[in-house]
Amino acid sequence: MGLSISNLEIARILREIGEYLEMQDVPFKPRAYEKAALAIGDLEQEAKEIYKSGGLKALEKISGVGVSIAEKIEELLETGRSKYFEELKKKTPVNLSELTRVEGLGPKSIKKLYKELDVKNIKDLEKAATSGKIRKLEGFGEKSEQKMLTGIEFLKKTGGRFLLGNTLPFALMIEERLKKLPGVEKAIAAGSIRRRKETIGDIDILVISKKPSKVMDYFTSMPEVANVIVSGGTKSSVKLFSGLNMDLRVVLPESYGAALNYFTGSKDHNIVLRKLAIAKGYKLNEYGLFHGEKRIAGKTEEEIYKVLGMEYIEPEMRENTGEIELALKHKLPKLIGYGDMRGDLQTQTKWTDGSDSIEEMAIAGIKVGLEYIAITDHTKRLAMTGGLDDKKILKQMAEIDMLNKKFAGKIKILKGTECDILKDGTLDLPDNILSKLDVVGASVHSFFNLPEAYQTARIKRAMSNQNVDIIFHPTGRLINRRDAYKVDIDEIISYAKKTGTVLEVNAEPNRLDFKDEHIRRCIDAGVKISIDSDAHSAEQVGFLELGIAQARRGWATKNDVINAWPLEKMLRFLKSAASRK
Ligand code: DGT
Ligand code: CA
Ligand code: CA
Ligand code: ZN
Repeated sequence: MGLSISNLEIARILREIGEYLEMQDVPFKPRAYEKAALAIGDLEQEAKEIYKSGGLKALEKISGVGVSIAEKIEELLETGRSKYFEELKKKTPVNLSELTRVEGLGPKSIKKLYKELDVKNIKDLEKAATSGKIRKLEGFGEKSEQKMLTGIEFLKKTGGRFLLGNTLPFALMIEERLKKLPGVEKAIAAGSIRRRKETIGDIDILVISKKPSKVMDYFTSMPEVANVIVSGGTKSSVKLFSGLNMDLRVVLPESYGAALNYFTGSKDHNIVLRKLAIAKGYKLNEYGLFHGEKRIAGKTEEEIYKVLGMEYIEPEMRENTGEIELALKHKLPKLIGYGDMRGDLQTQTKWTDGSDSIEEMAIAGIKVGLEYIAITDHTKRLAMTGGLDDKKILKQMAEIDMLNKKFAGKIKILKGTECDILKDGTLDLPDNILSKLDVVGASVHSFFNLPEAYQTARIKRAMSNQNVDIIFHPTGRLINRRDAYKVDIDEIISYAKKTGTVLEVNAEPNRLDFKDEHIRRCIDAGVKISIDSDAHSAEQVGFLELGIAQARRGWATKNDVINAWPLEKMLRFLKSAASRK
């Protein structure tokens, strides 16, 4: 038995078998498979272990699992496949797992669409919907047809993954709601949310409670829930109207740390931890760290890492990209903290395409605890934003001088710009203006399709300008919408080192630019970064938190981030970098 198929995966296949049987109008059996899927999904122990110790007979003893389903599970455990499942798929050539990803589509509607319109996959569905055939079906209508098209469009755009910036606030709200329930000790969003990945596949919520059924009832009947996919004694899975799936798992306090560790992932990180445990003669699973039958750790994550002989690893680092090796050597970097930012070096105002005044942005900065905030409106080449020319930016600088008197002792407003980099790498404002500013960011907003060598040379030329402090959003990518322009990142990073230019981690939820791997390369090279909100309104200064998460995923420490430094030190750094150019 070389394969290790998880209960979750077995449950998913059993559920799909049920759905295919349902599509084929087989009586009773669909319900039996659904029940078995629920039972497997809700097992305390891995099916693999049950089978190992008691064989087929032990599988049959699982409630809801009869002889024939036990045989299917045995085959899955032995071979990782199910011939029965594959035959069913052949007989009904409908791609169920693809179609159920479309918001609002369940097996029942899929069955009808297949029978009446021969819809087998998303492509067929799109054709049927665009040609107005679905609205004519009984029980569907124009509105649901439109909704399917919107759902398809979304899937195409995102591959079904959601932005962290949109998902995190929702997940935190769910945490808060669950914490208020009687009998709930803790509620926390684990999975990719806790690791603060830039996109999220689904939300995984972990709850400690001795009364799981109450929590389940509440969870599955929340107003955001479109349908319930699984609802068992300690596990539920729901689909939200937003199209997002959300899983809930309820555990007892003694397993909290182990469960949190398991469900935080990443899967690759978990696999290595388990191997380390085995090498020490222990066993690590979602219920605890065991020596034989005895639980030696599991209440907290900290004690698990400790017993395994390593430092505690922050969730943002758990990707099995070297963190485990460092933790074993007790050499992990001390990541920048969520409260460590002292300034924001990129914000826009009403002067260009922002929606609030300089004063309102300053107040927003004070609210999130900043000591300084740079105003960096666009420049004239970005005409649609009303970009500033020489005259206007001089006027803006005068206004900032005035406001700094008003805000003295509360926050320092820095004079800045988000200066356009022109096609040849020169800048959109003259040097005699740029040299008057506290912070000059330079950005690419045009000619995204230049060949890599040109694009790289263009940006390097901008970096060589004595007045340029930071390259804003260095790759230009927009998550799920636009790829990065072609640029030699390593070349940019080594030139940043040479010129003392700072490279930005832009915190805007669609950008998150630089990516984690780029940040790590900066830090390895000794290149400094800034974390900026790129706020276009007062409330968007809050994006900084997403930027900190991104920087943590790139292993940045406070020392690597210039706007985590006191104002004087930050300004001194920019000055000395300029003098070396
Ligand atoms: P996502 O949802 O695609 O953004 O990414 P995750 O990391 O949240 O993945 P998800 O929701 O499939 O599973 C949540 C966590 O559960 C995952 O990070 C690690 C754990 N996990 C899931 N399946 C397995 C598995 O087969 N083996 C192990 N060791 N851990 C697993
Ligand atoms: Ca997840
Ligand atoms: Ca999940
Ligand atoms: Zn803008």
